[in-house]
This record gives sequence, structure tokens and C-alpha cells, in this order.
Amino acid sequence: MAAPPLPQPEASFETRFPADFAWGAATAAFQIEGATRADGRGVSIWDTFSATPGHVIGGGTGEPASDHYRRYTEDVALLKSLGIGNYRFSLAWPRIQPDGTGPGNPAGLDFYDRLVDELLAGGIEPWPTLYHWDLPQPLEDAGGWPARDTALRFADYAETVYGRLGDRVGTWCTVNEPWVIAFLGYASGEHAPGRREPASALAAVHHLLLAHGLAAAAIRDPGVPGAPAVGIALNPQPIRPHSGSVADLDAARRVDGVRNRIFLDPLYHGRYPDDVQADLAGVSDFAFVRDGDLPAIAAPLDFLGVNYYSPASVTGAAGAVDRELLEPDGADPSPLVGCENVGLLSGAAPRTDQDWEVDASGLTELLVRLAVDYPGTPLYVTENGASYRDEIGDDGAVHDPRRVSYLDQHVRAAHAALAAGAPVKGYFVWSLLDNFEWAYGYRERFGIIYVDYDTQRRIVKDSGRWYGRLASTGAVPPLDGSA
Ligand code: IFM
Repeated sequence: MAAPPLPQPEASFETRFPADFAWGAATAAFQIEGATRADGRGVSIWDTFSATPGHVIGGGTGEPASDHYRRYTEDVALLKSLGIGNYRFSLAWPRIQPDGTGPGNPAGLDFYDRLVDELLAGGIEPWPTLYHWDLPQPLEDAGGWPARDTALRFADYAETVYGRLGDRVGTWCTVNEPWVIAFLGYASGEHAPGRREPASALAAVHHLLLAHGLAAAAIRDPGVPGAPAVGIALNPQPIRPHSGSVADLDAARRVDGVRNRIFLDPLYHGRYPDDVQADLAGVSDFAFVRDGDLPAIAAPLDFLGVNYYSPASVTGAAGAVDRELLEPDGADPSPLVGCENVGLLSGAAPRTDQDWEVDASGLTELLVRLAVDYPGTPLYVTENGASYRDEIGDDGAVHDPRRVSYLDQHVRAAHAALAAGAPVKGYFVWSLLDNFEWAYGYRERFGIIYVDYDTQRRIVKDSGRWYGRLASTGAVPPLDGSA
């Protein structure tokens, strides 16, 4: 007699997330909106920087980007059709305060008001970020983030935005990736405003954290109705020593200091780490820290946003650092201020088309480390994704199996962190749309939706369908997207 059929394992072995896990997609204003001169928008540092020849690959600027300012209803409809229930976007400060100060520009506020209403009508939760790198140019002219006043201006801007949207938006992210803003904007000069002043970069670190703290207080002001959740999105990176040698371990400590702990320790412990301050003593005396700043910065976070792309492997070995120095020719300042004589090593792991290492284990490592070293805060992966230079196939579709595989590996890595006890509450793919990838211009494509920049036609990629299925079921689908 034939044996009875065995139970099918799929249902019990699938990777399934909790029912209340937040699935979302992320974008940023300057990268998608276009319409840089519409409705009274002022000039941002990225308008200025990208207009300068040589700063952006291919000469790309914020025009046309993905023309989202005019096509936002179509984009919200796409989110809805994919079953993605959360949308993380940023507001362009120069649309709200064209000069960086003063009363809100009604037309700029109206745009985000309409966007929020459109999202809510579609059953999609809005997750605004107040600052994703597009500083009003007049504020840079007045000193930029190294100037303390910029943090005070930011709090005022946050209050203006909250006053308009706070009745419908419950979750707020203040600043996106202060490491990038401070170190790529003010130390290496690869990003706007393109300054190469290591001491200014450290002042920018502090004023960005202060801006976060002051904005969080403005949003949580008990005089305003509602109890909003406020967090910040960092891009902490697992820093792995190449070996157990003293030199490599010390290199990893130093890089972890300026990459991660310089932000996390003030936010969680209300102080800059002693070893980081000692490492940076030749660059800055931290005199920019004033009484009351650190308690403002350390007000408890309602959540921490974690943007993850890849880990880094570092060495402090004298011979090894000659192979790939963080300061390759000694002329270009390194974004890793205070980490002289540290080498960054390339591993054998596969790489994206942007040449970023693909290593999902780094996401598990990072989330678990945050849960252990900085406990007590819900963690959201507020960005994760990959650039592959997709093309439209003969069948008119965009097949992007490498991105599906990347996302599959990384959501499983987030699940592993959850299983290990890290309080991971959500995941946002970067990005909803192909968009302007900063100094890389339009060459890189991170979207789960393809954008034809000539026509602005949107085509949902295979990864978009795969991710939509994940977002609507909470279970990781098969790689081929089949049922
Ligand atoms: O496109 C960026 C985004 O603006 C911030 N985080 C990293 C992404 C990919 O580089």
C-alpha cells in the first residue's frame, strides 16, 4: 500500500514576519521631485552643487528627477496597487522656507498636504523625514551645518511643518544620515556643499544632532495636540577588523567611532565617546558643545531608523594600508576624519553595479549590535536596497533578478535579527522609484519601479511585484515570484 502523502512543508517553513511589521518604500525630495523652481521653491545646496560641472556623473541635476512633484498621485496609486502600506518621503526645506527662515510658503506646504491626504486616502501611512540633504542655499551661505544657527533654523522649520501636517501624521523622522551630510558634505567634499574642512565636519555632526534634538522637542511640545513618534535615520555600518591583530582591532575601533558611535553615544548616552574625542583631538576640541545641548540630543527616541547597504572591512597594518587607502592619493580628504593610516579592504563578496558589496549578514550583525549596545528603542530598517543598471527588456518589462535576490537576502537577514531578539519593527526598501543618486547622477537605479526619464513612464520591475507580495502577505515569496 502506498504511504500517505507527507504534509507540505511550505506553510510551516516559510519566513513570516509579525502581522504588525511595517512594510514600506522610501524616497527623498531632491531625488524624485523635480520641479525645482515651481511654486516659490528656493534654491538648495544640491541645486548649486549639481549645477557645477564635474560634481555629478553625467552632469545630472535635480531636473527632471522622477517628476514626482507633478506625478505624485500616480506614484501613490502605484504604492497602493503593490500593497505597500507605508511610505517614507522627505520634505524639501526650500519649498517650505525658500530662504531657510520665516513663515511657511503656502504653496510648498500645500504640496505635502496634498501628498499626505492622497496617501491616507489610499490607506498608506505617511513617514515624513524633515531633512534629506537639501539645505536652503541661503543657510549654507550663512555658514551651513557647521554654524549653530542652522540647528535653530531647523527647529523653526520643523515646527512649521508639524503645525501643518501634525494632525494627520503620527511618525516623524528628523534627519536622514547625518554621517553623509557632515562627512561627505564638509570633509571629503563629495556631496553638497562640497567643502573640505574636517573641523567643520565635526561641528556639522554636533549641529545636526542638536537640530534633531531641538526639532524633536518642537514636535513633541505638549502644547500641540497628539503624541507623535519621533526618530532619526542613521546609516550605521558594521566595521569589521580584517584580523585579530592589535593594529586591525584598533583601526576598527577608530572607524566605528567616527562612523557610528559619534552619533549613537550622544543620542543614547548624552555624551561623545572619550576615545573618539581623543582620536579627533588634532582636528577639533569640541568647543561647539554648549551647556544643555547633550540633554536635548539625548531625549529618548521613539524609534531609530537604520539605513543599511554594506559592511566595511578595515585594517591598520602598515603594509596593507598602502593597497587601498581611505585617502587614496593623499590629496582627497577622507570622509573618515581621524582615521589616518586605516585601510579599507575589498572582500570577495558580490557587488552591485555601483560597486557596493552585497553582504546581508551585515544587516543582522548591525541590528543585533544596536539592540545590545543601545537597547530599548524600536528599530526600523528605513532604507535598504541596491543599484543595478536595469534596462527595459524586449517584452517591455524590467527583469531585475539580482535586486530580487538582494532584497530576499536582506529581509531574511532582518528576520534573523528579529529571531535573535532585536526589536525590528519594519523595513523600507530603497527606493520606490529610480531617481537622482546624488554624485552618481542618473546612472544608478535603485528603484523597484523603473523610470524612463525621457517620458517619465513608470514600469514596475519584477522586484516591485516581488516586494509588493512580501508587503501584502508578510511572508517572503519565492524568488521567481510564483505562488
Ligand atoms: O540614495 C541614497 C539615499 O538618499 C540615502 N541613503 C543611501 C541611498 C543610496 O545611496
